Amino acid sequence: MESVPQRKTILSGMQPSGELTIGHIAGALRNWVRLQTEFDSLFCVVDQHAITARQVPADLRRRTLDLAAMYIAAGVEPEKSVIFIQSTVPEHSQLAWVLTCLTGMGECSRMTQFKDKSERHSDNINVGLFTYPILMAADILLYNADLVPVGEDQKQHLELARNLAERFNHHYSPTFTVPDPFIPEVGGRIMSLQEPERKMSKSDPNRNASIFLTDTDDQIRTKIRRAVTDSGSEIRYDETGRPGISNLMSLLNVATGQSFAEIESSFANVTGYASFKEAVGEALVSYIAPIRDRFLEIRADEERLRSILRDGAEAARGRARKTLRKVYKKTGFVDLTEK
Ligand code: ATP
Ligand code: LTN
Repeated sequence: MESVPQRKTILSGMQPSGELTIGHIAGALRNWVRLQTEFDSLFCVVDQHAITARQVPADLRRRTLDLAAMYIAAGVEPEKSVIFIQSTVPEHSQLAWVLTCLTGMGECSRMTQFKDKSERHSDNINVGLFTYPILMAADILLYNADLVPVGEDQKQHLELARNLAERFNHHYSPTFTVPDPFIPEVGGRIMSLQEPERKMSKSDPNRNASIFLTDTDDQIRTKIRRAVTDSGSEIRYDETGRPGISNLMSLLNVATGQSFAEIESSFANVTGYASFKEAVGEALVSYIAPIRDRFLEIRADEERLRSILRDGAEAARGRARKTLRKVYKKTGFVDLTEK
């Protein structure tokens, strides 16, 4: 897709590090789908970020294609958005090196995600995990993205991208757009079904804690039936006092679009959680089944998927190359194509 100059640009990405959950729809994908009609949009599968954790090569390859297929199944349209794989556009790592040389050690060591991940994976604290946010800044700055739709947890990384853009612009001359985060309104955070104080996560070892977008109808119903709820029997939203039931209300909101007030009033006369859980389970089945079926259909035609990703890489590269050429020139690298 050619960029349309009047429209603002958005860029976002996810790591192919596991199967997607309903949390990814709530916190990210449903926004991408909504935003793609209004913005010049690029969505990337960040496979280079994923190798900051150890990966089995064949699994990484499969999950990368799965994730791209899931973007499309969730409603990202290749006709409206550029969908591509990070490693197929080499300019990402090329720009990342230039930005690495503009980043202080302290800036990276302050990142809470680095601190968390290096504590959790103390057997593999690699330099890539440390410089991860610089590669993310390159993803964003290469396309001069105005807005970056991400979850709250990514705000600090985005702050680094802003600082690096300003630093480069100041040190050389105006080159990069300074990006703003675009964080979804409350209700976008889905919690674990087993420990509702924790975020639902694709890497949770307890499979019953997450609803995966590839779960069967029966798996969805069973997981919701077994979801941890709070003492009491009223259907009322109270994130801190009643995290379990509030989370089920968030799930119903994602599946049906009903507000919390609407949900509360339609279940005002219901006592006990069983029938509410049935309703949430059925709503999720109706919401997820078409996404799952589309995913399977897209995945069954790998040639078409590869062709979409090839087109995406070509469109992204055309734009990335222009930015990198400017950056290299300003940095002082010799351009041998010039006479
Ligand atoms: P991991 O468990 O492997 O660390 P994750 O499941 O937390 O990963 P990410 O890949 O870090 O997910 O997230 C991709 C995007 O989806 C981010 O923008 C993140 O904010 C959003 N997201 C992930 N899980 C949820 C959730 N449970 N609720 C809302 N948004 C989520
Ligand atoms: N760090 C993000 C994934 C990510 C990203 C990006 C998001 C990598 N590059 C560029 C937005 C824009 C994560 O872990 N969710």
